[in-house]
Amino acid sequence: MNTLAASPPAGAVSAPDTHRWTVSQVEALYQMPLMDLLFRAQQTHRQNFDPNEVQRSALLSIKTGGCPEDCSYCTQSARYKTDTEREALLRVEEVVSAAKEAKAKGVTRFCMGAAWRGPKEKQLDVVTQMIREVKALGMETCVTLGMLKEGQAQKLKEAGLDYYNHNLDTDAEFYDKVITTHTHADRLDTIAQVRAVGIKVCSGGILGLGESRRNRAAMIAQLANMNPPPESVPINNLVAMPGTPLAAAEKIDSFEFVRTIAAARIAMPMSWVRLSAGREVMSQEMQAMCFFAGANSIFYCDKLLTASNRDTNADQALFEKLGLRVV
Ligand code: SAM
Ligand code: DTB
Ligand code: SF4
Repeated sequence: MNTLAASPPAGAVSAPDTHRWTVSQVEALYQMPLMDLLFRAQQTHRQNFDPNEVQRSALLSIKTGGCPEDCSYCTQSARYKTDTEREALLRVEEVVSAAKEAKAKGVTRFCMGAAWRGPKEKQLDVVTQMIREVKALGMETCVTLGMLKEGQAQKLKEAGLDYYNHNLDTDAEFYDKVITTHTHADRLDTIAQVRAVGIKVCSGGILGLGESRRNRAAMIAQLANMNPPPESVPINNLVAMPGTPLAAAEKIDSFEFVRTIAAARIAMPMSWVRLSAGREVMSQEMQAMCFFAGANSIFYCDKLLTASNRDTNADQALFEKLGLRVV
């Protein structure tokens, strides 16, 4: 089991963590009495972060729908009959104007998502222009474009990209129950390419796909065993999208979700853990429990990629009630 050894403060560059988590060790965290688990997660959190600070990112879909992949949860897959229409890649000006709006709301990181298996060279040229212009506003940038080919990560790095989001989404053993058009190994390959050029990694997963607790623990262990773990770890609660194979998936129990946040915090003490999609249907109390369990980042925008997000005024009111500050 991991120890509660003192760690450097948030933002400090740590020596690579050589501790490896076994799936059973992460599963053992899940099996702790909830109060013990929350206490341990909060202790870990306090050793590395200010517990009253939450980072906020805004999200924009720069290319919506028509994706050739078959991810069972995704409304943007062209394989399912959903409410999401295929749209063209946005123009650079449209993206910059959305980024300016986000900046005016106090958001410091702007994430751009595209419904691609991976970008073509011409598309990547447009995205690099978007990154340059958003950076010029003084914001951090993140993109999620699917699988990268040789040389593409370098182009993103040269454009000044800060983070690349590429989720493991679920356990390797469960992966082909959810997605068949690419593999878990493909995901790891893109993450390695991003890391190799010095772009920070944002990688996490989705809960509520029908996975077991062991699958969840395995995904957390795999993320934690990256060396170093992803700088940012989004934990999404499935937004059941009409028309997708997972439209009627059984909802994950709230406490199981909180336990996953706590396990992520303990296994990845230095990472920003994002309470990501699915927050719209969470009560204020549930969100507060997630923050206590170590979540310290959210998407602060009225829309995710296609699904609605929690209203930003409601978020502000919640932050005030909880005494949370933004970073
Ligand atoms: N196409 C790229 C890819 O799959 O990497 C980037 C965009 S994709 C929509 C980004 C992430 O959104 C997915 O990896 C998944 O974690 C998340 N996502 C998509 N649909 C979701 C849903 N219905 N509920 C929760 N998360 C979802
Ligand atoms: C992540 O982990 N979650 C975001 C972001 N990274 C790209 C996406 C959530 C998508 C929710 C469903 C939708 O909007 O279609
Ligand atoms: Fe395409 Fe990404 Fe949706 Fe999968 S999750 S269908 S790759 S947009």
